[in-house]
Amino acid sequence: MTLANGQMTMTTEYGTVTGDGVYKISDTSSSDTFVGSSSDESFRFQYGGNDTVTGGGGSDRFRLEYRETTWATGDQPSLPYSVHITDYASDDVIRFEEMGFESAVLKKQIEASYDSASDTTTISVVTDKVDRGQVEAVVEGEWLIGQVGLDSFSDASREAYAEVRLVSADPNQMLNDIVQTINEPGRFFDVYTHVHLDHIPEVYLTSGISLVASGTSNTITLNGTTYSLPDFAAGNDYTSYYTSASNDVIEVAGAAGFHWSPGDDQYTGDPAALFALFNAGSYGLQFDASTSSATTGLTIDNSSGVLTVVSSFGTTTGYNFNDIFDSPFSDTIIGSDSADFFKTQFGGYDVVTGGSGVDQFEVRYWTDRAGIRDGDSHWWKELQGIEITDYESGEIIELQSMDFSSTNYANEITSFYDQVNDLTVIGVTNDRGNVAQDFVFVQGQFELNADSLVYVAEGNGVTPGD
Ligand SMILES: [Ca+2]
Ligand SMILES: [Ca+2]
Ligand SMILES: [Ca+2]
Repeated sequence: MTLANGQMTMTTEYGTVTGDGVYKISDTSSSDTFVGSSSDESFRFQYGGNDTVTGGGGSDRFRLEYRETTWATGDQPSLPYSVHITDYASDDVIRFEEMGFESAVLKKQIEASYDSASDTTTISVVTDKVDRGQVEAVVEGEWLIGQVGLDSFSDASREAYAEVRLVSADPNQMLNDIVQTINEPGRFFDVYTHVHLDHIPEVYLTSGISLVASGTSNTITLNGTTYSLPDFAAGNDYTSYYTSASNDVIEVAGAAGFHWSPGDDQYTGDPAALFALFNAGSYGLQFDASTSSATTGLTIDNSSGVLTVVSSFGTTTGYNFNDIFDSPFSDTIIGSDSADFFKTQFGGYDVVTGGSGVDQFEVRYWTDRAGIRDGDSHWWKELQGIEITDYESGEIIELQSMDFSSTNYANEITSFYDQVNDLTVIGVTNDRGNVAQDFVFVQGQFELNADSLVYVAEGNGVTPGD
């Protein structure tokens, strides 16, 4: 079967079938050969056999499913399962489904072994349900397991699945691949960079990561050896660091965001840059994706001017931070004596104390919230809102990504004083965005100043005053 940008051609002894818009391909119980196109594609293997797949360009997903009902019983043969991927690349992912994974021992349940004679790496699964050698993906060249994660389908009858990303066994190639340039002209930032320290294999993390980045001179030290990271793209607006499960020590120049991770981490932002952002959304990765928003969140304390986050996973220390995004759970967030930005978007009910300075409080709902949560249920939970303990007149509250009407937005915002709890409550009702809830809870009695409401087209923000 071959694909060219969604054009499918399937040739069998019975004739040829063609179709448009085909990006998900499934196998048969025989040994199949698939050839993908330059688009992002999903190849699904669930009927056994020795299949060969060439993904082509794009970010491809190779899904291997162990499903007794379709694969190992009934009229389907029970075969060992081997999928040979001829052109695995670092932006592809291999997904193992219905294989009985357990989160506590997940990393031991997926093995990679390199065979120099054939110059291939075999990724195999060993669980109570799947014996060693029964299910394997074979990729050309020498690779290491970079990242393994367990995620859930919204269909509760399906088991959690494991997604595996491989990285080159050559450290310089691996480091080249973890730096990704994103070009999105017309957005708030046109060019930005993702640095995926979370893709670095465990064997390099024995003594943690030390990274110093100016954009044009970037070095990283792993196990005592210092390597160059590639330069960031010219015109890079900001850099987002996805940090590792070990201790990360990172110092940067320019605007940067740092994602929370386990370990004793130390992040130094650039005081001359537009922002240094601490993003706690990744805290959700430590918990079963189906965990409700009742799980306790983080206390993120920047009151001393040094950002401090203590959890059972370690202590994060941050310097020069002025921007904080919440975790998916209910957090306590305390700002500095200077101007801080706070955003609640991942979920829960966050209690925020801005401290001195003219602070800004943001709630970002995202009108496609259900779809976003479905695609990334670790990061995104139900959003209950933000409580501000020390609002001061003149500070800005932004209600973002709620699909407000550009002409009628004022009527889509409500406010009332809850005397029992001494809270001023701001809510939004908006049919277009499917929004109907209270989002902001300000301690004390304030009134919405209608003259201060501003509609901001980019990000759909409005600004209730006091
Ligand atoms: Ca870390
Ligand atoms: Ca939260
Ligand atoms: Ca402040």
